[in-house]
Amino acid sequence: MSDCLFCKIIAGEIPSKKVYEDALCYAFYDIDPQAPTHFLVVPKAHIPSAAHISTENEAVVGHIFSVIAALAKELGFAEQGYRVVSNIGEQGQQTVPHLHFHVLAGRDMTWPPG
Ligand code: DGP
Repeated sequence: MSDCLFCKIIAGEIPSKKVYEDALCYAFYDIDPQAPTHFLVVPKAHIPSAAHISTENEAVVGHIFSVIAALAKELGFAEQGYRVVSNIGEQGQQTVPHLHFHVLAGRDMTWPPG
C-alpha cells in the first residue's frame, strides 16, 4: 500500500534497523523501544491488523511465530522468556495500520498490561 509507513519500511523507502528478512516477513527494531530488546515483525503483504486475518492469509502468522521463536534463540532471550504483542484498532492502541507483532525481551514483563 503506497501510503503505509511499514510498507515503505519494507520497501526500503524509509530506513530501519533490520533484524531479519525473508520472502514473507520483515523484522526491524522499534523506534521507541519499551524493553532492552524490542523489535517488530511484519508480513510483507499489507494486512491492516490481526482483525484482518482469515483463512486466505493465516499462513503468514504461523510463519511469523516460527521466525520469532528462531530469533529468540539466535538473539539469546529464548531461555529467559519474552512477550509477543499485537495491538488492534483504536482501543487496542494500534498506531500503525499494518499488522505487526511486537517482540519484547530483556526485562520482567508486567501483567495486566496497561
Ligand atoms: P502500535 O502502537 O502497536 O501500532 O506499534 C507501532 C510501533 O511502531 C510503535 O512501537 C513505534 C513503531 N514505529 C512507528 N514509526 C516507526 C518508524 O518509522 N520506524 C520504526 N523502526 N518504528 C516505528
